[in-house]
Amino acid sequence: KKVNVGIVGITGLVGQTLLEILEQSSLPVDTLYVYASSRSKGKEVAFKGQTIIIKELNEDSFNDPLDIVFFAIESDLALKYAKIASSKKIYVVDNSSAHRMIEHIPLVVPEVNSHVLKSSDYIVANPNCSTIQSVVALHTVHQLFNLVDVDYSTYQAVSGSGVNGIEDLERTSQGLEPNFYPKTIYNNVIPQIDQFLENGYTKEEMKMILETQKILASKINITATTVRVPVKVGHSVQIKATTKENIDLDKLKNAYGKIDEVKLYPSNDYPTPLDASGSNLVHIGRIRTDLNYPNKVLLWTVADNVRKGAALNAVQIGEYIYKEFIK
Ligand code: 2RA
Repeated sequence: KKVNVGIVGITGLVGQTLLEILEQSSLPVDTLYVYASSRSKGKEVAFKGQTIIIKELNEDSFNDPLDIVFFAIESDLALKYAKIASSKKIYVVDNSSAHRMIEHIPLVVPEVNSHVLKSSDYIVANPNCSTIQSVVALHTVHQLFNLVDVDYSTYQAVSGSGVNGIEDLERTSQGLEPNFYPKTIYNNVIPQIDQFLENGYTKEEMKMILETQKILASKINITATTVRVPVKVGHSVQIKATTKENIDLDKLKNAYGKIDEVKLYPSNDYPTPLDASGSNLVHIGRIRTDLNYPNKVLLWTVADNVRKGAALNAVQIGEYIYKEFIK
């Protein structure tokens, strides 16, 4: 059975990557509808050799005969339009943070927790990019050795902020003032992603903490420091995970070796953002047991934050929905 698919927010970085990934996806797309603000109405995009006209996003958009729609728009619009689309029994996969922490809305990384999805879940939340790659790595540690607590340190690419971030890296590399980040990102690192909260953490850090707990369905103690680095594409996350049982490195490496979505690097090698950029995989290396604690493992993970961190994971959720509830 073919499906009609929609991309809302087609002109942004994630929207454009959704288009590219849908070209490669197993989803049997009959008709693709693409939506954006009135500014882009009437412009054309290419999909599977066809030219598709961008439609203006409005209340009537979801009268189109859609089966699955991918949202790549900001949270307030996502809340408004997901209500309309889901009321018409269109499956919505939302990349924004709007729905992630709503109790009854599933927050999914397919290879980790697709089992939580039900056919009546017409809104599914796509997790934050740095969370996605981290839970893929942590899921296996949890299964084998029972996670107790996690400490994240991230090194996040500027494309995590979309074109705003990419432009700021560009302009500050020419000695101009930043337009988007609070400080110059070129030749620098910024230990602040999104706003600060009362507890001294940033919104990005709380997203990683709360989303990891929801996806692993466990009240693991988690802390995080998220840092912006002058890299265009590719988030790196250093993970320190403490477990109930002692770590068996061979067992862990063998388990990672069996996961298609993971690329495991040998001990004397390690992934960098340049290895992960353009890749669909979660790259893992530098796996070692902590010197002082046999029940603590250190992992270095890298992934393309626009692909696996956003568009690819969303399409993988769409593929699961199709296979389980539509086919
Ligand atoms: C960032 N994870 O990197 C956030 C949103 N994509 O800016």
